[in-house]
Amino acid sequence: MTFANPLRIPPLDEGTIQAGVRAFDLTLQAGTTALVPQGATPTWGVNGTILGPTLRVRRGERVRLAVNNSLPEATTLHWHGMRLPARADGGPHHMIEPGATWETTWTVDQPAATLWYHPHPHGQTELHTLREIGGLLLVDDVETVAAHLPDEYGVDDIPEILQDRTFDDAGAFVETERIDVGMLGDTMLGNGTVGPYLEVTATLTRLRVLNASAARTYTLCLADNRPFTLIATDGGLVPAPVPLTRLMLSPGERADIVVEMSAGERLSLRSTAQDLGVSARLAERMGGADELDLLELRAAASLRDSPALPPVLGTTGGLDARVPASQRTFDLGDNRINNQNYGRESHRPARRGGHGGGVERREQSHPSPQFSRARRAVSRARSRRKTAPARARGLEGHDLHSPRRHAAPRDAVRPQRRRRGALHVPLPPAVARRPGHDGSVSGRRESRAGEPRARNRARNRARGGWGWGREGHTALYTGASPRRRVGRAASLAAHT
Ligand SMILES: [Cu+2]
Repeated sequence: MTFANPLRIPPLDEGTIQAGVRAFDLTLQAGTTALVPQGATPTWGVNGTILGPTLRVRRGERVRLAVNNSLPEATTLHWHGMRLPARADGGPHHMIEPGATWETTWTVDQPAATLWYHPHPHGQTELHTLREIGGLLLVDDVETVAAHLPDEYGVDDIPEILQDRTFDDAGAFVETERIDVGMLGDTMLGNGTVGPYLEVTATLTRLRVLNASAARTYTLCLADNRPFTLIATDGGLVPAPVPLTRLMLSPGERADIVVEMSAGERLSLRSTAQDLGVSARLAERMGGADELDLLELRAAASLRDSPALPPVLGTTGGLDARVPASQRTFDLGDNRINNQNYGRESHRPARRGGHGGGVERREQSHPSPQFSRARRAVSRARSRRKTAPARARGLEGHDLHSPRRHAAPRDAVRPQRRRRGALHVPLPPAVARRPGHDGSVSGRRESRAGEPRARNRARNRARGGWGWGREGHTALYTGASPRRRVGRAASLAAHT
């Protein structure tokens, strides 16, 4: 690809100090942005038409954010990676109606890190993020200040928000095409710039890379394979600089890397083909085979000499591994955790944790009481169904053995599961997938205990699919395959 456009640098917003509180005013608004030649792109932004300012706060201070929603739809603003009380979180329970302002406040108390704010409305996180609401939220602390890292924003400390998009013939974002794991675009954006380049003016440049894509995982590298240096991850500074030639970032992840350059040279940041830990066919569908140009770094004819990176970086940020509360092992791969499918009976208890917090409940060796209860309920429901007449299951008239079964009502999938005796129903070909989707990414399970099944079913149908996942991690599953439906059937059975 050609790098034809200067990398857009989101403005830095340090707020204003009001009575000892750092205060920010954010307005979510709709507009259009020139991104591609075929036409202006309708976009949403924060205090602008695309993305939002980079917010900067310091550890120890109190912050207040007023978020005004001037969009035509209700949404939320969530502080991804920030340690804060639930009432300040901006999750799906903090919907901001059009025209309303949501004000939230908390005291920043966590190590310096690169965080991400983005919308988090129930079932619409992906869509609203795709429309370009979001930005970086930087936390500084005494360590980062003392470390003499590249920290001049927009000069040698550069945000790099990675997003993939597909444009239609008029230049609008395509919002409906999706794979199992979410939207996968064919065009890269860096900070809302197509084909971006950056004028580099110092020997060391820090890139704060955020994977703000819904489904795509990147494996960063430099075009000539030279090493770069990892200095921080989601949780903040790493203990010491780590030289790398490859770095994988899944959706929601951040990494601060430092690139060294000589005067006059050009170097591109790329994403290489990668091992996503799934079958080759699935990996290809998930973009694992894609080679992508992300950003061209253009060094000036003469560069300012940057101080060398310190040998020791973070000392306060890490977890203390000497006194673990308990030790657990998670083997993640091929849509499974510890070789168990997730999104099955283990799923309902898992909802309690929010944001992926339920994983530990899927641990095999010590299932929680909730886990065991759910599992017992499912097996009870299974044995009941074995004796239930086909009519009661709504199956009369459907030949379960014919290829038409994908077109049969969802309930028809249940006997198929029983016949196979397992939940391992192969994924159908892509054409069997339902086109269109409401754009859900956060993947909360929709069925709720105690609600009538019909209502659950109606809600899920309206939602256009069935999915789950852990936002901010690799798994953002939102497909509507028979396998998912089986999981759903099992879950609903637990409620009867
Ligand atoms: Cu998030």
